[in-house]
Amino acid sequence: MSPPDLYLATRSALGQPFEPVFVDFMRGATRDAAWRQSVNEMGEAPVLEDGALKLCQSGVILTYLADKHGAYGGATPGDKREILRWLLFDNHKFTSYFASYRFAKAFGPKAPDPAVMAWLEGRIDAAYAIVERHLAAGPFMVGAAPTIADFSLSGYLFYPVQESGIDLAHSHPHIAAWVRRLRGLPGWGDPYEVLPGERIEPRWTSA
Ligand SMILES: N[C@@H](CCC(=O)N[C@@H](CS)C(=O)NCC(=O)O)C(=O)O
Repeated sequence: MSPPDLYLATRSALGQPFEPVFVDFMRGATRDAAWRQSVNEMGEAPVLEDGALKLCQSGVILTYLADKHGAYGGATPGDKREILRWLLFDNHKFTSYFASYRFAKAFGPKAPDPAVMAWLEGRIDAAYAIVERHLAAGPFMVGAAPTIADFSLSGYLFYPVQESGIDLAHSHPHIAAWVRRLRGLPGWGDPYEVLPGERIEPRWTSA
């Protein structure tokens, strides 16, 4: 194992080495026709390449890795069903609205439109209240141990408050405690420690 691989293996919940590949999303790499043809017809990151296999959609990637390595996938068929239920909720309502909000608030090409932001805030509030209530009853989303449902839902919660303006410690204490719990897992790495590419300062701060 080369030193960079070794470094990355220590920042992997599975203890597996991996090679991150930078996709210049901000300069439109995912909109390029050749990229879509050769990497992902859906025009999105992330993409996992494992040998000849190429997968997109984070929920599919997480499920594949959990099955392959026998970890974080839930212990019973009932757990697996619950995990799928939360992955679908996450992709539709939790991370999706928040990711759009954070992008528009901090990194969009134009200053955020207050009406659009207000609408997104309503959607975020509704989805976050559901997860906040769920986490009041237990330490993780499904059962007593961390699963890919936690990893999926929490993915965008490790970015700094300056990018979204949402301070979970004040607004959602159970979600904030869960984020701290996940950060304490062996092999944990925050996105800005693990993802390649240079960090971009928020562009819009007043809206
Ligand atoms: N449901 C997808 C969402 C992926 C997604 O929206 N990725 C963003 C970057 S974080 C993207 O590539 N967006 C490109 C675009 O919207 O044009 C997943 O979970 O993988």
